[in-house]
Amino acid sequence: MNKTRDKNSNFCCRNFIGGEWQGGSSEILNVNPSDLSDIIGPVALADRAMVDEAVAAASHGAEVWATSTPQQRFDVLDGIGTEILSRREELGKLLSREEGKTLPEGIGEVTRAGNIFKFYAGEALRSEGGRLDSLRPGVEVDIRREPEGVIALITPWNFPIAIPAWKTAPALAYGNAVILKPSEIAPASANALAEIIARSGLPEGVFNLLHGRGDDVGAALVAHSGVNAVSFTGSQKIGRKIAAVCGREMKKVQLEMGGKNPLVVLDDADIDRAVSCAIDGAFFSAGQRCTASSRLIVTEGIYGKFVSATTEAMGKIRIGHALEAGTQIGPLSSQMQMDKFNGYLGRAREEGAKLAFGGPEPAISYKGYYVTPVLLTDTDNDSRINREEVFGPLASVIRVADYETALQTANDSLYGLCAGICTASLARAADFKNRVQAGMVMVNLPTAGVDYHVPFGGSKESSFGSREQGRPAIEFYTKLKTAYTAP
Ligand code: UN1
Repeated sequence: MNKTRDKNSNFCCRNFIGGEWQGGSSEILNVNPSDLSDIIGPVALADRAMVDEAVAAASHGAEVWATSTPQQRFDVLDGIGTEILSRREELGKLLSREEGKTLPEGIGEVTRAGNIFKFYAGEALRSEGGRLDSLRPGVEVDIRREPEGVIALITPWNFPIAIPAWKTAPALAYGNAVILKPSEIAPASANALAEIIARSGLPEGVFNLLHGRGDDVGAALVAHSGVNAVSFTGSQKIGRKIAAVCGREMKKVQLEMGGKNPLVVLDDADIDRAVSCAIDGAFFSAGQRCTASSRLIVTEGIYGKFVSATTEAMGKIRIGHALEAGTQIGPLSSQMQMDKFNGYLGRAREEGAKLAFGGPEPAISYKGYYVTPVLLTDTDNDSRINREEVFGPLASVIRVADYETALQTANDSLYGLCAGICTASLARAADFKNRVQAGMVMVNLPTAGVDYHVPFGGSKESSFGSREQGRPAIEFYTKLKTAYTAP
């Protein structure tokens, strides 16, 4: 271990390579976005030499872990899940403190992470292949799954423990070694997860953690010849770059990127239900979810009622410090997100959007990245505000004549992550589920907020590669081998 890198032990986040905790060659501060005077701690950033060290450690770890038994994998993952769940309040508080989502949302996310480890503990026991008779008499064919090897996991700040969990757990369950690089904006939750994993009984090198920026440590990992596969959640712009490198290097890649998710509200919808789906989907977690509803596509007969009921409900939303009881929406995660939000809002208004709700900064006694949720009307589905992901509490209401136009408008997007519909008609719901271009569809439910045991992902430019979560995660984390045996 490099001692000079390790001199500062007050870091909130350090690197974990080959079973040892290490400092870094530079540092940044992890700051609470609800209260900028609250410093969570310095983060030790890895350098390129540490990327090489981590890949070497993981290559060794991958060899060892590939031979582990399903029982060993179950025990490790189940133990990690148990510790996460037993510490959900404490870890939820840390998560909300560094990311800015409310405490109930933070605890909910930690619970999801714990459950994901429990789910994949079971999947480790159920990983199965197949057996067929050959076309040649007496010959048997079996089809097995093998781990991919060393997997780089690059994760965003908006689900700082759940996304690391839903990539790490299946990677380990199917016998791979992992190098996790969480976002440097909210790295303490992943660091806490790494501490739990470090005590779980995994052999050295099977799990490694590197802190750093995407364009530095992330890029070095993606390009590294010792990394066999890359799973990334983040922006479309970065996803495209990663896909290009992985294509060139012929590495397996899985990308979860943005959304511009439509929520269709039809004339026959239950108005209270539609408004609560819109409020939850568009504004909770401060709209910082790739599954957020940012286009509310509403048919004429209910349009006026929907806009007035939604703005009335928005007036009652409590914005505040993420850790204060009663807060429903916390701050944005960073100055960068705040600038992006204000930039999109300003441009939309210049282009003629009307502000049905929002505008002034909320009066909060802490200095943090607070904004008021925004509802826009009179925008066109072609305008920039309805094409690009804002990643903040901002939604447009798009007025349409009828269901067919609503469906066409919903589909008129380069993205296709999640789509929702509020209607009392089973026939319309069935038609929407068939014809909407999205990887996930919600009927009378918010577009955001998914279960952990079923596949997650989108169509069109929202996702690339095989699905995450649920049983189909096995496709990305394993490769097939077909073996023929003659008597
Ligand atoms: C959810 O809506 O419950 O980055 C999950 C994101 C998504 C996760 C959304 N990958 O926002």
